[in-house]
Amino acid sequence: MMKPDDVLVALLMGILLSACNAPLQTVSLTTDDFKFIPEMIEVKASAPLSITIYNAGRETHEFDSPVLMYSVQMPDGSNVSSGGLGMSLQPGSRLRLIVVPPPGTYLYMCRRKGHANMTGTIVVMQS
Ligand SMILES: [Cu+2]
Repeated sequence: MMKPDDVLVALLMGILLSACNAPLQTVSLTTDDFKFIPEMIEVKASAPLSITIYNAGRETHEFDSPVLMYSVQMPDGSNVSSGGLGMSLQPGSRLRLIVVPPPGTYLYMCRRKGHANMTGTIVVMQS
C-alpha cells in the first residue's frame, strides 16, 4: 500500500490588500478516473483560497490551471508558472495550493494523454 504523498505548494500574492486578514476559504477537489469532482467551484475574491486536490483514482492525474497560476504573483513581482506541465498526482496522493485570485473564471484540467475530458471551472466572484 502506497503512503499518500502530502505535497504543500503555497503560492501567495505579494500584495494581499484587504484579503490579508480574511479567513481562508477551503475547497476540496477529487480526481477520479477520469473526471474532477466537483467540476464547478464558486468562491469569493475577498479571501485567500486553499485548494486541496486528492487523487482517488487508479491512474496518475494532473492538476493545471494556467490562468489561475498566472494570476499568482510572488513577492518579487514575478509570476508563478507551472510551465504548462501541470502538477502530477500519483494515485492516493494529494496536494494543496493557496492562491489569491482576482475575480474571474478559471479553467482547470488534467493534461495527461487521453484525459482531455478532465476539466473543471473555478468561478471567483466579486465580493
Ligand atoms: Cu487525468
